[in-house]
Amino acid sequence: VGEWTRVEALGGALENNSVLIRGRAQAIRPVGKKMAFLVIRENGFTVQCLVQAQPDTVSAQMVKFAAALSRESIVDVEGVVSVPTAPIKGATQQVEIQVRKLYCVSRAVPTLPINLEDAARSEVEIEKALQAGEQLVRVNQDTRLNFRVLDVRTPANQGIFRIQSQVGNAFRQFLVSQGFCEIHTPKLIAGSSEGGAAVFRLDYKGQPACLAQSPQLHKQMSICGDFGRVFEIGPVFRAEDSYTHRHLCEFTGLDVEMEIKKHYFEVMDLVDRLFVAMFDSLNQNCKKDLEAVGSQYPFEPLKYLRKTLRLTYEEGIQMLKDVGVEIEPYGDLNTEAERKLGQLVLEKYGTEFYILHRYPLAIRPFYTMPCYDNPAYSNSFDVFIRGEEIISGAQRVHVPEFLEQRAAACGIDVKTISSYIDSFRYGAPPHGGFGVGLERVVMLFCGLNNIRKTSLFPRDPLRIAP
Ligand code: ATP
Ligand code: AMO
Repeated sequence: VGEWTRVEALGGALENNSVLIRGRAQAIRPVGKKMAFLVIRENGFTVQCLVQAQPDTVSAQMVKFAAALSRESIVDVEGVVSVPTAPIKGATQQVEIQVRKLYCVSRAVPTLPINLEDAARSEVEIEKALQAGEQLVRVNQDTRLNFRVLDVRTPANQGIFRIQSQVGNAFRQFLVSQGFCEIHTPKLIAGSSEGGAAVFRLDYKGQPACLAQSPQLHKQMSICGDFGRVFEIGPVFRAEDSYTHRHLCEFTGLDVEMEIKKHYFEVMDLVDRLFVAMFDSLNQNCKKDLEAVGSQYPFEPLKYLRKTLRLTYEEGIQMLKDVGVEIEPYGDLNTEAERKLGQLVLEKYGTEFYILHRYPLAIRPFYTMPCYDNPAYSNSFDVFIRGEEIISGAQRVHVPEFLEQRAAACGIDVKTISSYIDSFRYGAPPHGGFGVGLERVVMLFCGLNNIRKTSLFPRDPLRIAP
């Protein structure tokens, strides 16, 4: 066995060299009995290989073996690199390998449940192909998710999950550079952390328990434990009956909590710097992935400002009112109103990323600090991309007696969170933080229409497999 060459590295400089590669048989095209073309794919790069019967080196049997390979099987190919005179269509590398040896390392079943060529086409291409009378199958979302291991091999899906990885990297790198400590809080907890009924209940050795709806309580308790500034990247469980394009029953939360000196604006300042750095890093480091996503699911690059726009909730509902959309002054924005406001903000300020703050207290969780000047409002904010929420955050109540009172007023059984409330009895610094939905960030940055596209193995009310 010689040295391995990556398909990505195959180019004219290797002409006449013998190489050994491993990849998937993406396409197999027999030409008569003496010749077969294989397209081998490795890590998104493809190369055409020619298996041609020759007296001393390649037997007719080997050609037959190549022609009978099933798509997506993993093969090792040894051969000599040649540079063809005409450009090669259907492969990323502009060289061909004249195959000398061929091994099948792992065979795929002869008929795949998804045709990957069809699964990789954009809607525009599908329409064109259908009009041209081509036979193809529109691969629907459920089928894709049922056979996710195959589905994620398409270039767009590879791109989506590399972008997701970079969002996590950028989040961690930026926060570590700002002195934040990464923490890991329990996911098995005694009660609800957000209030509300959307919790998965389970039996914890005879005691009732829940899957954590967020790291909210423990990230705040970490601040009481003197970590100063903390973050966590971890699973969040919501048993909500939400059959929407943006709700999952399990998602990845990017959570932050930090001491503040004076004002919840300190938290929003961090959101601003963190996200501008994150978007810059996606645009710089994920060009190829963004292109792969865009070529199947076309989208415009996200418009964002160097200094993130901030509007108060009151300013937001006034903008809506000005175009005839009436919102209860202390009510919540529904999905439609959030989208509309996103549109208005884009038209007026030229950004698709902005912060809306000073929400009515009545629609925020019990731990949210009311505004000092008007307790009908709160020191809280949501952050939007393309008119949809990606972040909720706030300054927290750090006075235990008041926290108890707020929890009770919000209908929460204070006994279930007594150790959390007690944490504030030993001296608690003023603090605030926020939670980001990772899958939503990727979905909205890439202008995708469904959060299931950005969750590797999504969990929704109807799906717990694969
Ligand atoms: P979060 O729960 O973190 O605030 P969210 O995006 O679900 O995130 P909500 O405040 O729960 O925000 O909901 C905002 C709006 O989204 C609601 O006013 C409602 O219009 C819509 N919405 C929420 N859940 C559903 C659902 N299950 N079905 C349809 N619309 C929903
Ligand atoms: P919230 O409940 O708003 O706030 O959640 C924070 C962020 O998580 C994402 N998100 C979801 N993503 C997918 N599926 C869901 N069902 C879902 N629900 C929420 C959204 C949302 O903005 N403890 C607070 C945060 C804080 O104040 O620090 C919290 O959990 O992107």
